[in-house]
Amino acid sequence: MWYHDHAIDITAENVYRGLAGFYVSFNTLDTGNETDPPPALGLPSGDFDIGLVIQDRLFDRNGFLVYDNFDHNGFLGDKFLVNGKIQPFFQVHPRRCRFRWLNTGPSRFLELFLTDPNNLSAHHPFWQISHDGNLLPRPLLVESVGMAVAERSDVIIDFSQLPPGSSLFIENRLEQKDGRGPTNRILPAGQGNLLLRFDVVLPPVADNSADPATITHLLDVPAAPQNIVTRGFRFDRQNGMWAINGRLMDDDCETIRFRAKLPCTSVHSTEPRCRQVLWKARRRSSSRTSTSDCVPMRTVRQSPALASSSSRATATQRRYQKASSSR
Ligand SMILES: [Cu+2]
Repeated sequence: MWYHDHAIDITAENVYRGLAGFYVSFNTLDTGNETDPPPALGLPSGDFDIGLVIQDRLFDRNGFLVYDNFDHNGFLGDKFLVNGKIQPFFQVHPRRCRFRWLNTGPSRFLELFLTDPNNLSAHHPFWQISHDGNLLPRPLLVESVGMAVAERSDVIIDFSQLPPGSSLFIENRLEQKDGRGPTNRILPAGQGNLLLRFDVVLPPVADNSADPATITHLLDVPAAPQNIVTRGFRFDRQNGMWAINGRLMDDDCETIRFRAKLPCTSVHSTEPRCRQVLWKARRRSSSRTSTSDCVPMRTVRQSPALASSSSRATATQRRYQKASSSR
């Protein structure tokens, strides 16, 4: 997971200014130790399990960050940062590494490839093992990974396949001209945004991680649900802002838009009241003709404990707001 401040109206700005981090959790499959025996998956761990936060930012001529909270069209930065550094390099050992990629935007969509600057026509496939919600059913050998704003993806790159001393860039090759969304054109290798350079210059070290080619099974997709509830979400623009089902965000969070059937005490609950919900999201066609508006949607899993603590936080926040407005 990744965490960030969710204060109403300034969520994006707080992330833009750097308030975001990884919350890394492990379980019996993804144990955080590549030497663990099965059923542990043997994914690269420790120093070889690395989070990379990718974002673009705009600076003024004095080097200060530019952000307009009243521009609801989104905007693009002209500088690309990884973990807060502009287009850094990363020295690696010739072995497999796991990277947790996160796109914090604010408006940039990514299609990330590995590019050899000395041989632009070379293909450098890598393994994708997760996308946003969880591990994939099995590792996929891919040449690129797409990420909308706020999405994550975990990949494994095997640097032992590269000659010592060589370099490889993470390159975003998705064309995007404004904050409303990408054109969906994939640019030729070397003509996109070079985000980070890997230099294979460190000495060989042990690699006890499993070869993703031999991992046939990561995580099962849940069985198709029965007794399903369907809810529709229609995304549209109103007065230059996003509306869902014709309604704008309720700033006070006082109006309840959906009620879930509770109690649902556990994810394993067999209570008949605890039904699964199918969310159908659709986008009304845009009145703009130049670019399509993109609606990045992210699913967030919240445990019952987290849900109750966040509702407490909201109540506390409301009391605070009332107290400060009555002063
Ligand atoms: Cu969020």
